[in-house]
Amino acid sequence: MKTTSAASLALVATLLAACGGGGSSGFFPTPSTGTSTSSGGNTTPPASGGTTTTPPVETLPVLGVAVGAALKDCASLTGFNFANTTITAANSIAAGTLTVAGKSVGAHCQVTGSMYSRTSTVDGQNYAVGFEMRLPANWNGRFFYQANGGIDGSVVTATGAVNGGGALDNALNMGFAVISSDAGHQQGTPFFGIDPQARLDYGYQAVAKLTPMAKALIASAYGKGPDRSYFGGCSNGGRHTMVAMSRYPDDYDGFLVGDPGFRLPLAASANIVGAQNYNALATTPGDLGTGFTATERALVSNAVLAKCDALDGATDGLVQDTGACQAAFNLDRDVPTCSGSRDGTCLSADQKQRIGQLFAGALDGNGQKFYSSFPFDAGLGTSGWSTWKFQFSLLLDPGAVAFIWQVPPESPTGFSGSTFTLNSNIDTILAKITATSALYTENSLSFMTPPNPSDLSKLKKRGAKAMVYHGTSDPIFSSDDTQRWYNELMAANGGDASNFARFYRVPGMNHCAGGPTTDQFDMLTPLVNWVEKGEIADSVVASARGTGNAGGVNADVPASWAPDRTRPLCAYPKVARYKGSGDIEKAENFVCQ
Ligand SMILES: [Ca+2]
Repeated sequence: MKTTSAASLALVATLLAACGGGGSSGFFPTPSTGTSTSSGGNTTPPASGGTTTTPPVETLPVLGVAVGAALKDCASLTGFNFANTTITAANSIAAGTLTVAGKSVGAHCQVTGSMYSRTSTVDGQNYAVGFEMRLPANWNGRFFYQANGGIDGSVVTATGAVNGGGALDNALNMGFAVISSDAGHQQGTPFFGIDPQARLDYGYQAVAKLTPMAKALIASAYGKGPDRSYFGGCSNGGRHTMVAMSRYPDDYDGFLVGDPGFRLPLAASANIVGAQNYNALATTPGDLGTGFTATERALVSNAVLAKCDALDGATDGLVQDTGACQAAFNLDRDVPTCSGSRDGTCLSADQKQRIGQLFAGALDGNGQKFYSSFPFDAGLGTSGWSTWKFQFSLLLDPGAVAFIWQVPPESPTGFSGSTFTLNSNIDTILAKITATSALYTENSLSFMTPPNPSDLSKLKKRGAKAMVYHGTSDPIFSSDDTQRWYNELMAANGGDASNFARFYRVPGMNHCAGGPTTDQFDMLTPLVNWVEKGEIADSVVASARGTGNAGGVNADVPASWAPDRTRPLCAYPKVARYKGSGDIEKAENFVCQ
């Protein structure tokens, strides 16, 4: 890998923002998928690992079904007046101008504008919270805050894309009024972090500024505000959603969290430690992929499948029982150790030690784990896994750490991402991302992560609901980190949080999409049904995106699978198990246990 220039850093940051903010940033609906629901408050609590749980006894509010309205007049919204807000345009968008999965998105009004325009006294740059809202002609009475991925920095089209991969529909087309924003900066590079206020807007404050404005604009457009409000995104968008669950529980009724960058600064720092270890293993220094080649990754992935695939009753290329797999698989024991040189049929002792430790959790200089473990799963042989470990660790993580989270930030002049990643001391990084100063008064963990994440009592009591999903082959934000949070949330709620928050693991899925997986699903419809009707999704059916899929083909789907394979995504800690008979390609022959 060549030395990273500021220019290439900017390019990749832009690509990431596009990747994380667009089609891969959501969850969503498909005619071929469905949900298994049960009406009423509580379902039987799952028993796991010998732990007995007590079912929650309280009855929580069901908020009632939103009522729609027709858009009054688009062009007149240029006259919308709100504090600290400038509306730049209000344009009628004809049906069919946007499409989703080849289908026409209905007529709507696009309103663009910005809030809190200012010039920074720190870096001299101009900043504002830029946004667009898309207001459907036939509105369903609901508001959707589209939280974007990457480092934000651009106003992604406000379609409300909210499924894992290859959306077959979106929130706008379903009738939601959708907002999207740049979260307070107009740069695709991490250099905005030099401005202290831009850090805070990116972390959580842009949401607080935009939410009341958006609701007022909806009221102006339809003659009434939204009956129900939803918030969702994947990656950094999942982080935004978890932050909103904690900071803004009164403003939103439903939260849809995908592969969250829950403790993003620590995850990025862990990826930097990973890069240093892969570089130590590399046969070509600087080319991290030579430290753990595609052939070797396939070797490990196949060894994981050999030990774990059948644990769920179906030898089908999917490890549904993620927990049992971690006990069953042992890298040191189950992968051959090279007696001679590395040839793709074995791992060296040094590889086993370093890679094993990275899966167990990256260590600081004192040997202390500072981020979560990653589960062994079937998806580590894919490019969706290696890109984050071997390339983005040199291009994205260093810029975010150095400029958005460190106190003080590095100087942009001559900054090299790969040099920063490969030469930095992890203890120095961890000290700087938790530091404050007179200029930077909040540290990165304060402004990036949800405060008191296991205390969602306010959200719970008022009847709001949260659905969270995470791919178990996500290489950058570990599903173990989300699972640890969910376990803490359960503990804080008498051992069971399932009456207001549910966590669904997506076996094989990489970061938000892709991998050998069923990653096409609709979680917004079940979330709305839960919030508004009290119907709880015990499972959500997901489809593989094989040949011919209308939402876009996932090249990682194995050829041995039916291209439209379905599986239930089960509410944790349950896992999907084969019933023992029936078509192994169909979700109906699996049960959540
Ligand atoms: Ca299996």
